[in-house]
Amino acid sequence: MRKRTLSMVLVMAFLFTIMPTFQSVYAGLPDTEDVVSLEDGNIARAGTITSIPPFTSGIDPYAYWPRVNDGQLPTGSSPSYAWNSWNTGGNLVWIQCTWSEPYIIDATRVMWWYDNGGVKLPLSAIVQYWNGSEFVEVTNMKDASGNPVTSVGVEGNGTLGNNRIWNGVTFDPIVTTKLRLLITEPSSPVGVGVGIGEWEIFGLGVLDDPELRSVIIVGEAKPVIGDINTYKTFVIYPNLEGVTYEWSVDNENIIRIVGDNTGETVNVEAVNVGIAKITVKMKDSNGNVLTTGTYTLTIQGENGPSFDINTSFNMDGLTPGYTLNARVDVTNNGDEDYKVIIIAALYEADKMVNVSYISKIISVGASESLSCGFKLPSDLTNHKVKVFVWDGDNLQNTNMIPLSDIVTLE
Ligand SMILES: [Ca+2]
Repeated sequence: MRKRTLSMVLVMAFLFTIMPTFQSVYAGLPDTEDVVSLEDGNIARAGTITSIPPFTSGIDPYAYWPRVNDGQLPTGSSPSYAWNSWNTGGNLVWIQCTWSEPYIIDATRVMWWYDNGGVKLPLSAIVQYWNGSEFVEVTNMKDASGNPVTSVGVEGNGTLGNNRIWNGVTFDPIVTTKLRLLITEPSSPVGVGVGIGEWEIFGLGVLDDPELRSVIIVGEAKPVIGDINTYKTFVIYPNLEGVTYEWSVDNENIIRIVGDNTGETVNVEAVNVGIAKITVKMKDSNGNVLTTGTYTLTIQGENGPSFDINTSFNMDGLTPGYTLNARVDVTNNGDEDYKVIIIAALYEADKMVNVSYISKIISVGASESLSCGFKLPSDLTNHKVKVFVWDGDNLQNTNMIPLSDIVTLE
């Protein structure tokens, strides 16, 4: 495996305040024009790609997700070996790589695919990672020349999909199971998309190299009442002798530890619905806390979510030039509080041209009204509005689990 040494400054920034005596090695940007193999550190090849928007029409973009990390570069205007978001609407999309185990990552590069027709180079692309509870932006991002940047490069040199320019960035090392490109698409023409010929991500499996272990907790994030699940921590400082662990929970009315709380793994029983945290402290042989990790659990009721959902509009049919308001009345009949997101989307034919959303936590037994909408254009030929009700609290983080049927107004 290709390994490069990062400056100790970066290592120190990542490794908290106490430095062990080993010198860690990470991946960094490669210098080859070819697609880098998994063996040489391109861990995108080991991940699974997903994206949003999920709205599909004509060509199903889902079918193209595997092309983002298939190791193949497109050779012409055909989108073979490339993914694109053409005709999916909106101008903010993300594409995500997910792994089944944590990786330490410090660099990525993208070869955009575009034909200058329905697919163009993006306006910008931010790199985000999952920190265990939310997606956050990487820090200290630099381009391949070492200049500070806020976006991945958006360079290309082929208008018919023959692009061969890699846009690479490095950043402070992160340990994560999910990396995301948050892409701003050009705003016109309507339905214009962005495309990726290949996305490479450079890092090392935390499990592959004990020197790179970090404090990450893995296990079931949404256990059901009565279940006992095992959670495992992956920790740093493996060279230290006599390391010990101490697990705890913040609310024993919701979760409790079953058995030993001093191992690399711990068993946790879900006692009641609610949200609670597991914490693990890692200590050296003198009892000093070296690092602490937390993991948030959302305990599900045995009966699962149950809702009454009614959608209504402030107009009987789409009215040109007026502001449409979609109102969704939600009653939570389940046995747990739930985050609900309401999305109203305006479509011209099958292209999404406007979207509005709102979210709220609906308590057990509560009825709430959520409203969102937008001003309708003066020409509504072939337009319709669809309202989606999903599990989640924002458009970037929703897991897209529908809670009701889609309601359409034309
Ligand atoms: Ca590809």
